[in-house]
Amino acid sequence: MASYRRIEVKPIAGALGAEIANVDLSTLDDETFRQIEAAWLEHLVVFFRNQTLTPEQQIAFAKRFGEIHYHPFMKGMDEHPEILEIIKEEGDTRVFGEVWHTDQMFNPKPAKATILYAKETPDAGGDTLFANMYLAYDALSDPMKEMLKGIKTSNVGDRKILSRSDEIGSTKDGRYAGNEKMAAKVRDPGDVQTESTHPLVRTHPETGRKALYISNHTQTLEGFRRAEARPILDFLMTHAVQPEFTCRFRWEVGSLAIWDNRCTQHRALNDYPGKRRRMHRITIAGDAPF
Ligand SMILES: O=C(O)CCC(=O)C(=O)O
Ligand SMILES: [Fe+2]
Repeated sequence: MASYRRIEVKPIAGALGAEIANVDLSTLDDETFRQIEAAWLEHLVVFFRNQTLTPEQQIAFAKRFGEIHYHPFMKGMDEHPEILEIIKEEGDTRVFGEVWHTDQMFNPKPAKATILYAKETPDAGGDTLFANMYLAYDALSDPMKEMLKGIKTSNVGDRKILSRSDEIGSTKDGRYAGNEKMAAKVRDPGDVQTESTHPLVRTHPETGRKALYISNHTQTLEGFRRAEARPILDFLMTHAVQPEFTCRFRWEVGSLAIWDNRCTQHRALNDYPGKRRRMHRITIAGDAPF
């Protein structure tokens, strides 16, 4: 494990995830940012607690990681289009992102990173799970790795979600059933591409490590018959999110997470009926996976 001079980095699980202490994200210098970025690449998702950030400060922190990615068909905040407000009201029965996924896999250039900042949290529940896709790849047998080499996947979202995964963002008609606030944010995607082909095993552009690139956005393996692809995808999805490859984060107001969509999956738990939760979310633009 690397050592960090300016920040305190404490892993929260064996597989991935670390809390970083001794940092005020509203006044970050370049050297501290470099250490945060290194810790993020090492731990895949990092968490900060008790942060007090204005939208401008969250945007400034996000921009250190790259260009802001604007969601193709969900509307950001009126004053800050960079920020998507993720709200679950007391009466909502659904939450945003409640099946295992990696963000915007339907896009030819999916988001590199997502920054989520907690504004209102339930007393209990509403945790987020993360899974390490480097470990998921590394743990496969050599013959399985050999078979998966070069395979391409077809990935759909959020308006085109099929039977397996109607909870990532929306129902088949593009509406967030049971979540009124989120439903109001969905615009007609028009010509936006909502289906993309990606490698099943991708190489992380910064670490050079191989990761399994699969999620509930993934529908088929190119060139395979459906009856062949289905059991392979089912196996890989179950394999990839086994508890040993995961961590779980308990939110408080002021907690902030940043995860790497190139080597993780995540899932929001829908276990706080009758309670409200509100988050400020920014995504960072990514490159085409290879
Ligand atoms: O609200 C959460 O815990 C995560 C939601 C999600 O999937 C996302 O922000 O990308
Ligand atoms: Fe997500």
